[in-house]
Amino acid sequence: MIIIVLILVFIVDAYLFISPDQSKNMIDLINNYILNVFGFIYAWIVLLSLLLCIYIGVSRFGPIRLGEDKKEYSEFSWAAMMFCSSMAAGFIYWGSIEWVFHYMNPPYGIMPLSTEATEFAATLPLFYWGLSAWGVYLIPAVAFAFLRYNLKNERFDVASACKPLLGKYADGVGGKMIDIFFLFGILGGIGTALGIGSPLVSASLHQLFGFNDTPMLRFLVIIVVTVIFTVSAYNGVKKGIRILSNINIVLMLLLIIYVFLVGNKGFIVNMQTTSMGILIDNFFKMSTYMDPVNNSGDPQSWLVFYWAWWLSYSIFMGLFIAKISRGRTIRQVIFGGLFYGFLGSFSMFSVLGNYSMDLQLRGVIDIVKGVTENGGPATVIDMFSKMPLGGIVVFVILITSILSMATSFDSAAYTMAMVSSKQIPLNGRPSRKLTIFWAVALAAIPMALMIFNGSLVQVQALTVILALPTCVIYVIIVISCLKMLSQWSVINAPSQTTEK
Ligand code: NM2
Repeated sequence: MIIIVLILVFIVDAYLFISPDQSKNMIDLINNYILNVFGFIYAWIVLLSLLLCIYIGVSRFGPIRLGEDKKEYSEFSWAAMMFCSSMAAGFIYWGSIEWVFHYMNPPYGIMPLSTEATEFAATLPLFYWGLSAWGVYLIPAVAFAFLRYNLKNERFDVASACKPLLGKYADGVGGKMIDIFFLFGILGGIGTALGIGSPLVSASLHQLFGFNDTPMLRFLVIIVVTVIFTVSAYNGVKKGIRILSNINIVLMLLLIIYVFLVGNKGFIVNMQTTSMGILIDNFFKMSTYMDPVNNSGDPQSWLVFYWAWWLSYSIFMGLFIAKISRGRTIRQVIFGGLFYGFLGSFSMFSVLGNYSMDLQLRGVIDIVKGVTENGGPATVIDMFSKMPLGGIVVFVILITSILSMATSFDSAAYTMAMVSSKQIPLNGRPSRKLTIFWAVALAAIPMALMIFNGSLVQVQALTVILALPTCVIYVIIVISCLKMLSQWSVINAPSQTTEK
C-alpha cells in the first residue's frame, strides 16, 4: 500500500517537474470538470449528512457508549484536539479576510459592496466553516469508534468500516484501494492547508525580522513545521498531539480575546447577532444554491471547493476523533463535535473577520485594496501589525500559525500510520517509524508544487480532485455505519416479550 502511494506521489511530482505548464493545465481541466459536473452532489452529501448525524445523535443509538471505559480525555483536551487537528492557519487567513471576497462578489444576485453584501460577507464564512462542515467528520468518527471499541476490530483502518456495505469487496484489493484513496485524500487536503499557512508564516517573518518573502523562505517554513509535527506525532496522542493542541488552543483564545477587546466591540457583537439571524434564515438556501441561471461560478469557487476540502478531511478526522473518543457516547461525540466545532469557528471567524471589516468600513485601513493589490497574507499581517502591541500580536500569529499547521499534520500522520498498520493492540499505537514516514510524505506534494512554482490555485485544484474518491468512500462509510448500528441494536435489543 505504501509503495503504491509513493509511486503515485512520485508520478504526480515527476509530471509537475517535467512539464509544469501542461500539468497545471491538466489539473485545472479536471478540477473544473469536477466542480461543474459533481458540484451539486457535494452540496447534497454535506446537507444530508448533517441531518443524518443529528438524527443519529438524538435516536436510540445516541446513548450507546463507545467502549466500556470512562472517557479517555478531558472535555477540554478532546475539544482542543478535535478543533486543532481540523484547523490549520486557515482560521487566521480566511477568518480575517474571507469576507472581502464575498463583499466584492456576493452570491444570490446581491449588489457588490452594498449593505446586504456586507452583512452576507460577514455571515458566509460562518456557514462555510459551520455546523454542516463539522458534521461531515462525525458519522465516520462514530463508525470507526464503534468498530474499534464495541466490535473490537483488530485494525484501525478505513476498509473495515466499509465492510458492512461492501462485504467481501472490502477485503483484499478492494480494501487496499479504499485505504489508498483515503491516503490520497489527506495528501490533497493538507496540501491546501500548507499552501495557505506557509505564506502567512513567511509574511509574519518578513514583518518581524525583515526576511524577504521568497519561495525559499516558505520552503524553510514547511521544513520547520514538518519537524515540529513529526516530533509531536512521534510522541503519540497523549504525550505529543494533546499537549501541542492544548497550547495552541490557549494561544488562539488569547488572540481572539485581545482582538475583541481592542476592536470595535459594538460592531463585532452587533454583526455577530445579525449574522446568526441571516444564517438561520438562509441556511437551506446557502446549502443548496447552485446559481443555475447566472452561472456566476460563485458556488463552484466557494461552496463546492469548501465542501470538497472538508470532505477530503472527513475520513482522516473521523479516524482521529474515533481515536480520542473512547468512553464517550455516540450522542456526546456528535453533539460535542457540532457544538465545539461551531463555537470555535464562530468565535474565530466572527471576531477576526468583523474586526477587519470594521476597519474597512470606518476607513481606517483599506483591507479590500490590500487583498487585491498585495495579496491576502501580507494584508492580514499588515493589519495585525497596526494594532496596539502589533509586534507581539504578529509574533503570536506566527507561533499559532506554525502550531496550527503542526497540530493538523501530526494527527494526519498519526492516522495515516494507524491505517497502514496491520494490527494495533487496543491500548497500543501505530509504529513510530511509519508515523515519521507519513509525516515526511505529507510535506512532499506541497513542497513539490512550491518548487515548481505552482500557485495556491493549483494546490486547491488538487484538493478538489483528490477529494472525489474520498467522497465515494465517505458515502459508503455513512451507509455502513447505519447498517452496523441497526444490526447491533437488533441483536442487543432487550426482549420485547412481556408475560403477564
Ligand atoms: N478544513 C477546511 O488551513 C486550515 O485551517 C485547514 C481545513 C477544516 C478542512 C482547514
